[in-house]
Amino acid sequence: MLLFMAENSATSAAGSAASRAVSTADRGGADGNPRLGRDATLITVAPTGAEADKAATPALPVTLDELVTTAKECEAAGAAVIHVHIRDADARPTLDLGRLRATVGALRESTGLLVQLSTGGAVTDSLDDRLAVLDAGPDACSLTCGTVNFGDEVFANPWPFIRRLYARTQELGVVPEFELFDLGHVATLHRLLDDLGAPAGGRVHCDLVMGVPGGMPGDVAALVAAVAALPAGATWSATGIGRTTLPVMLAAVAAGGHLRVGMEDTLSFARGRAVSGNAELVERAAQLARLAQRPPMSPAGARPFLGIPAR
Ligand code: KMH
Ligand code: ZN
Repeated sequence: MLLFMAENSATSAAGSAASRAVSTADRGGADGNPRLGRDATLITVAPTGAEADKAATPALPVTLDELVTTAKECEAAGAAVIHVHIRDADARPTLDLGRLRATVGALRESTGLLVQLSTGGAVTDSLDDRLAVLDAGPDACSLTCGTVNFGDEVFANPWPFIRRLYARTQELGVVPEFELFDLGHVATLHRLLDDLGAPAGGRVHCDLVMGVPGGMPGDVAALVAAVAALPAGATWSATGIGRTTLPVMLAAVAAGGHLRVGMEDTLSFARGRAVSGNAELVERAAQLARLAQRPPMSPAGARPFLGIPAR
């Protein structure tokens, strides 16, 4: 994700009569706790991303040790899921499979967090390398439902790739989180579910990624429109990039959604004050969740909520 501030207007209408394939109409129902997800807030931390520069932001976790340390702090602060991008020895984004496998293993050994690998990677990554991420054996993965202008770049997600990636998650039993940068992506999510059926685990959980220049704006009106267009029974988180972080977080909590926070999405804690680390972003989200009487969901609670089996 990038840290721009500019915003665009939302585009196409979305949401057909699709998604009949979604198995569980009411989230949390299948695990015997129908209120799960209404009484608790899923907090995902996205600690690194592919865009921020370690030299300019020393607090960015880029080594495996730094990532594991951040992960432990964020779990203690209330995160249940970690959305992972990794870096190479020079702190550049990489999709090296050996490093990804080692990262999944280390996070599992040191934390209870559910490990969601990014299949978005960096805008320069090939589609084949992004598909191969699933072979690292994560609990979950991100799956972006369409191409989007990404500042001066393009984050490419052509329909045949989306379909292939989704089919592979079903084959491998990796639970996808549908990343939606625009209303058109919601339409593609409906098409995907209609075409290939329910995801591994049977739950449809989405993340609205708002405020990317080229995608939907990070404001209340766009959030309400996107949520209204989601498949029936889908659950959702939201994240606002850069200065949209706070409005999107407040709107998401007010609308009964879940939260993603982290240095992938913002490097600024407040006006003129840089983020000191991922944990303080998670702590702020957890405080808000408690204030809203929907305290942070534990990793153990997040498993049935997302349809991820126990390890
Ligand atoms: N780094 C962006 C180009 C994802 O992780 O799935 C894509 C991204 C989305 O961050
Ligand atoms: Zn990402």
